[in-house]
Amino acid sequence: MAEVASYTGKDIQVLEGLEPVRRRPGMYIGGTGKPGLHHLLWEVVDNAVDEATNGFATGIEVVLHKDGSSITVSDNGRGIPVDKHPVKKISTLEVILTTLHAGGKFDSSNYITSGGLHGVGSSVVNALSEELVATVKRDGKEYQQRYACGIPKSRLKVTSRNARGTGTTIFFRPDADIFETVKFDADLIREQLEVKTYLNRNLKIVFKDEVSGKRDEFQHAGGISEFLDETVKQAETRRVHEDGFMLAQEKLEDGVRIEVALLWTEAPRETVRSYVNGIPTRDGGTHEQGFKDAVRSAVRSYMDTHELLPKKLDISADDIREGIFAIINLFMVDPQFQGQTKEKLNNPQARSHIAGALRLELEQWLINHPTTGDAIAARVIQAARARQASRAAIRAVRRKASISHRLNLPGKLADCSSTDPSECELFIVEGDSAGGSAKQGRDRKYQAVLPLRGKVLNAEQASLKKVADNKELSNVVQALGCGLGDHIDLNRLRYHKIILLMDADSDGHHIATLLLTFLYRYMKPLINEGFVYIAQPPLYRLDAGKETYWALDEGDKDRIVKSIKRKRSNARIELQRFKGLGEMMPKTLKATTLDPRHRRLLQVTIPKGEQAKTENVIRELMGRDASARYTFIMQHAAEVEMLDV
Ligand code: 0R9
Repeated sequence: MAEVASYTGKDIQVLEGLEPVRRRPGMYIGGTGKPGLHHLLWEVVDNAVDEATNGFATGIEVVLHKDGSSITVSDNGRGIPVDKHPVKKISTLEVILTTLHAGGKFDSSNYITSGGLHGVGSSVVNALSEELVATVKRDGKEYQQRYACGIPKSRLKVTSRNARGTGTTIFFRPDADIFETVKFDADLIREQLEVKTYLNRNLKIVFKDEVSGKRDEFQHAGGISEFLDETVKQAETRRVHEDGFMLAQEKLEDGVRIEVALLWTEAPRETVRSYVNGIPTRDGGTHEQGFKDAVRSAVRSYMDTHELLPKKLDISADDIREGIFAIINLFMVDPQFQGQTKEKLNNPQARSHIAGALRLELEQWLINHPTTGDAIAARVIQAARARQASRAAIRAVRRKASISHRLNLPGKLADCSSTDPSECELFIVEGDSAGGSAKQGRDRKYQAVLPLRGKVLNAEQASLKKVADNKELSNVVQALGCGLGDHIDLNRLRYHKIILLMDADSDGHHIATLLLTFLYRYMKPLINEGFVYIAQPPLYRLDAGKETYWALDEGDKDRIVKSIKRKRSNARIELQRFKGLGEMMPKTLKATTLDPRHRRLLQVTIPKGEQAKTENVIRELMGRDASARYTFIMQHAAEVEMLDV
């Protein structure tokens, strides 16, 4: 790692004031929802982690206070400098907290920073906090300064002249006027703090959650190989080989430190988690490309030299990585991030650094461990054969779907007359009778209806071949027209709103879950692009005098009853509960659920940063492993208000 230089006031680069941050917070923290709120915390924690990675701090403490919306982070490092800044004539601490882009210089003679918000620093946290208190212990003194919305409430004060030890403590309370929610998620914090200790093997982090009274202590001497073992264990998948491969390389002259841990499993997908200076790079980037280059050429070269490649079988890079679990942990000077949420690494040299280092070491490891090498080769061949079979199945479905765009549509589809996908909607409806009501209540010009009758297959537990053979799912694929799997082509999608319309009961929820599982596994771009919706048909009709109300569920009904009674305590309310969509008059279905002017649709999305969580939920709830499902239900039962079984 690069050498650490000591800091002086003139090293600080001063740019501009904090008004832009409060005016456009999204530009600095990606948004003002839950991820934006937690970004503030990661920024402060990352500054503390920097001090530890550079060898000056050994421990970090994070306290989530009882109100759930304020946090204190402390480190026992050198303490942020408090000397007077030569240009600004205020303390360096104040410069750091009130000046946008202020920070230590990112050159190789200084430290490698974990960067948090990639350099924008603690000033953003300060600007977006209604209250922030910075406490620094240095040179036997304790200093403190308070801020409100980024503005100092006082000058820096000496609060003690015989302080023990050194360090920095930041207390902050995010501004409730800026964030949609100011409640922190203790589970998410716990998970992210633990990841930091895997990525920095000597680091110890204590997390005190005053909301629940829980205290956790994280320290993982095994670093990312321990992280890899834990990730594979949680995925509950079988390993192809027992011991994983580990690369740890430090190139002082280039200012990079590379760590890669990997192993192959029987899982049907690859799971790669990458980090740059401790920041998760969920959208990958040049370091992941380098990783892919290296794995492909090392394994291919091993299979070539050992004559393990079957003739007439094409082996792709995806086949080679199928089932692989990997953690990539890169530390480098001045990382450049790309994309809206800045989660993709863009430095071209990262690709060659990783590819060069990993390829040689991985190939050598395979040669030195031939039993493991041969098991991996067999896994790759198995993946290539399965992919060949899937390709044939997908081709068959596509052939059926494409013979004619319209002629080959499923017989049960009541199509719309418009051919402009951007205005077309497809309602996927459970059962013929609900389908009948929907067909009568729809606007034929742009609304199509596809009733499903038979059982929808659980795509999580079935092979692609089985999925392709399932009548109901292949009807959906044919109606949508865009193919599936790796061959999905959104330019051919026939409807830009795909709306799941199911009964508001447990069977309806079950079918919607099965369809969503299928779309997630085989047509994920439809979800990522925001084309999938869930309709919300009412469960109750309430008539009070001349007024009619529709309630989505029990809670909604109770709220409506209360509000009617508040207005007229003696109001007579007539209540009708719909047993299913099939029972609803077409004009009622139109008025409540189909007509865009009155209906409420839920858009299906995977929130940024929750991809891994979504993947786990689908695997645990829909997978073959009943014990994972049981554990999931037991863990989440308390969060459910009413369990409909
Ligand atoms: C609780 C969260 N911790 C921090 O935010 C934190 C920042 C920080 C720090 C330094 C030491 N500890 C810290 N904790 C530091 C000190 C020195 C040089 N570089 C860094 C030194 O004493 O010479 N700083 C992070 C940025 C800066 N300090 C500054 F130098 F830019 F001011």
